[in-house]
Amino acid sequence: MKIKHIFLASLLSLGITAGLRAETPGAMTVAISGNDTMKYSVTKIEAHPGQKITVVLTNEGNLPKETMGHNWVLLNAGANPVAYANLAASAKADNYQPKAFASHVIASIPTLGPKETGKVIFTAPSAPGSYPYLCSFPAHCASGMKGVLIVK
Ligand SMILES: [Cu+2]
Repeated sequence: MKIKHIFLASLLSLGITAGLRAETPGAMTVAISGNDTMKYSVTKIEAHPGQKITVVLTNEGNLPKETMGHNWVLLNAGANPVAYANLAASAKADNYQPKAFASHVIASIPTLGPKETGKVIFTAPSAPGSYPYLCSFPAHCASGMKGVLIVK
């Protein structure tokens, strides 16, 4: 009997959640980790236009920040992540976030050392599309440390 009640309560709360989502998309938290293999644990995020998104990045690696730091940079839909990464490689003084490309950055998390966590809260773009993100630490994007935010 008790189990049945819990089941019904779950169904009810699911219904309520779905109802709310139809009017205003709920906030979403995405936890991403990176490690010494230069890969993100999440390479695709799907969101609604205007949805509030919190990205939490954790560097789970062991190597020093100077040689294996990780960050998270979300770019405009039209921006080229490879071009960004190339410029970033010589922008160490700017935390690998080249100023010349600043207008293409929607949101970012600074470079993290081992076992550090950083987060950013932002609003998904209102225009549907594919927004690339990358780790701009030298050579990491080319090694596959990148992903895409799909707004639809
Ligand atoms: Cu990285």
